[in-house]
Amino acid sequence: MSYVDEVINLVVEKNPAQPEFHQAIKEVLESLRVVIEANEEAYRRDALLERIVNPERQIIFRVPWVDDNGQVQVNTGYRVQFNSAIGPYKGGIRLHPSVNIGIIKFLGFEQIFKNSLTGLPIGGGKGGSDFDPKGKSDREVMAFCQSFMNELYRHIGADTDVPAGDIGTGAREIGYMYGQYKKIRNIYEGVLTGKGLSYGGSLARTQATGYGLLYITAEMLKCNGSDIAGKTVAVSGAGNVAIYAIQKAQQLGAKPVTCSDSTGWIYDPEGIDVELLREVKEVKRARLTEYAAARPSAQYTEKKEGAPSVWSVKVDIALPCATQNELHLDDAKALVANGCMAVCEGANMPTTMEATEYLQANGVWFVPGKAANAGGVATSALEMSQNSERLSWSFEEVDGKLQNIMVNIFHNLDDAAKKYGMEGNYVAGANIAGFLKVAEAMTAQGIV
Ligand code: NDP
Ligand code: 2IT
Repeated sequence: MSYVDEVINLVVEKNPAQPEFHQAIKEVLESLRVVIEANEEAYRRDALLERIVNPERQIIFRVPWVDDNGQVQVNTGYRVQFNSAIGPYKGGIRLHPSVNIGIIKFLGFEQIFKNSLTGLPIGGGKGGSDFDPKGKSDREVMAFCQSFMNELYRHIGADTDVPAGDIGTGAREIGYMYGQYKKIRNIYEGVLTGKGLSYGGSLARTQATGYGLLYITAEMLKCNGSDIAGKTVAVSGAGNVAIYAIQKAQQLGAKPVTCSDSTGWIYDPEGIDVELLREVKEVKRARLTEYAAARPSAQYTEKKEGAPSVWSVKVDIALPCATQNELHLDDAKALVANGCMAVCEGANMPTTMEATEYLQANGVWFVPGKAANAGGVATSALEMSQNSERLSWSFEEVDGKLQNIMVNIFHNLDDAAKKYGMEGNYVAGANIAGFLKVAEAMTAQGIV
């Protein structure tokens, strides 16, 4: 059996009931076959793959907090410190009822290669909890965040592990977590990113993931002889990534016509009104039915079994920006039938493996999340740099660096795909380019 297959089997056997983690491992290792086979003897001797699929450290802890009725609630907290070969662990904190150790491990594993692709010195990690911020009062969210940090603080630090936002964790949650870290440690340091501008946050971090997604999409189209301007775009999600993807798409002359949340989706043929969307989602924390109610051109479809999905709309470009496994084979078929030319992932692993293969087989340019959404973590690393030098850069400076990083990422993965005989396969290109740097650093640092 090949080394890759042995390690995939080992992961499935040793990590039962973690389907998302298995999926992420398979997607990465399958596309590394050619690189692994070329170095098989050394990698086997050093158990490089067995080490890279095993987190360096996994922390699971109890998070008790008191709700507004005086009732104690108990959630589970996670931090997976996956790989520190090229820098301190770096990655977001997801707060969503679906969170479990398998999901945090899939996200942490992806983060290793994504962070490597940014070209910046950051290792891979991820954390979260099954706490649901939706419908909670600000005081309840604060109580949860403080309790979460009461344990997490001992495992993190500006040079050790630097968490940030993800689903359910935005500026409010980062603020409460930062305050509690500072209270306990009595250190004012850049231990979290995505902070508010008044206490060490970076300009453009809020926009960075969505903007970065559009910068790499535009570069990819340009290099394939096309142009983002004038294209119709389907976006899923209505959170941090989706909102700023929609905003930048409009700035680049494209027309985003959809967005979605956990209960339904909007088709707005006149183009999404991004200020209205921000008001509904960022300020009111309401459902998209409120967007539909305020906008005569918008059609709302409730999410339910058998109903058409956001991917049924005829568009040139699809940008899934909500969550994992939200674009299935049927959706991929609908996109292809409607002439969609590109799918670029704003979310982490939003496209199932079958859907990815179908899109690629049908000539759709496909840029995977670990490249396409890397602008968020890259700008987090820029926030770390600013914190270290105790300076703040202008919006234009950060945004300019972000654009350069995204353009470089595209060329790195494009070149890697070409070098290994898989031209146009950006999944393979991203995995190979991300892996080689980490593998080299791990090899140089010995068996640790
Ligand atoms: P937010 O919490 O801001 O928004 C998430 C959006 O997706 C919301 O509209 C939410 O709906 C919807 N959503 C979440 N979970 C589900 C689900 N299970 N089913 C259907 N819809 C869902 O998160 P972000 O925008 O920050 O994150 C979106 C994706 O992008 C995630 O995959 C994340 O890991 C990834 N990502 C985020 C980065 C960042 O910087 N924030 C960086 C790189 C990747 P509702 O409004 O109803 O809650
Ligand atoms: O998935 C991701 O890259 C993020 N949620 C952002 C992580 C970060 O450290 O900014």
